[in-house]
Amino acid sequence: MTHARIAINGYGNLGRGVEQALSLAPDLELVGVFTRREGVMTASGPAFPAAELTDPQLRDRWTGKIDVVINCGGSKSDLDTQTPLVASGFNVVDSFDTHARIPAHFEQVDDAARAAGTLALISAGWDPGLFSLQRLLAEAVLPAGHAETFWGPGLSQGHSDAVRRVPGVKNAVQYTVPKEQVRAAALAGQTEGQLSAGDKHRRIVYVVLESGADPEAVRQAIVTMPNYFAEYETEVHVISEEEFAAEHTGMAHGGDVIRHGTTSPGTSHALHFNLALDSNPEFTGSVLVACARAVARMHARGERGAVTLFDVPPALLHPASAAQLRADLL
Ligand code: API
Repeated sequence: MTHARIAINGYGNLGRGVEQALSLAPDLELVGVFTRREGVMTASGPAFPAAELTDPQLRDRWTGKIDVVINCGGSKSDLDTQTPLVASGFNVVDSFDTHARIPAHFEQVDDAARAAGTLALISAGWDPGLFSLQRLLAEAVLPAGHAETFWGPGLSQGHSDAVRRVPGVKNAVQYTVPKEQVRAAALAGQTEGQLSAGDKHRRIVYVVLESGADPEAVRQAIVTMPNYFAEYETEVHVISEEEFAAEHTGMAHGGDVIRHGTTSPGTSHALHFNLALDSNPEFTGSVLVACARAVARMHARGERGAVTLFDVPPALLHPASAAQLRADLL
């Protein structure tokens, strides 16, 4: 079994999800939780300052003591700076999920990781992540066909985080709602794979405002935000802190990757991968933990630079040996 020492960078919902997932990994040890906030206590003791992972003056203390850092910040404004900085000192996994910006993020992280001799796995989680793998596998085996991805109904961590960064917003959640008629048509093989994400989903946002904030200005800032809301029908509801606490603490999510393809005239096949998640952060955290295991092993084999789940041999995600996996799961 691997023995790898893992650090968690960021202690919000996702960081706690990773902490929970690590408790189920027999071969991975949590070295410490790092955060930008002061005075944070975790299940395993006090958190360390996040600067100790990114500042070359401070991180010597951890050199040789951490095998992989799991970055648990948001894609809107944390990960594009944090992941290259962490990659210049440590192997790292992140869940960067702004699909349109993944190629640029990959290049930046790749440069930093190659210069430092580290390995960085970016854009892991379930989408991008497990769903990306399903899209790839389905297209590889059914090249003559078309695919659709649906998210929800459920809470998107990335969109919720993006709304919380809008000036005047105190707290926020965002629910992604698939258009059920479109989903039913896709399941029946009646769509052509040409639909945009906005054709398939609506977005519903609940915000608690800072006192004095202008609700219309906040609404405009949300609905026009590129990559997150501009491409969708978006509803914004302003609610009280009490209603927020009473109604919006659940973090369920899920979705579907559907592909239909033909192999000869009149012979068609359907592939459907579905996720139903009670907790988006605990599940995303579980994917990140399996990826951290693979990164520790791939770095030990000499791999350097940036990679995604497409580049990971699946057996390296699992704690058992290759021989055991052939016996049990093949
Ligand atoms: C998140 C995402 C989950 C993917 C679904 C998301 C959505 O929770 O941040 O619109 O709900 N990685 N794209």
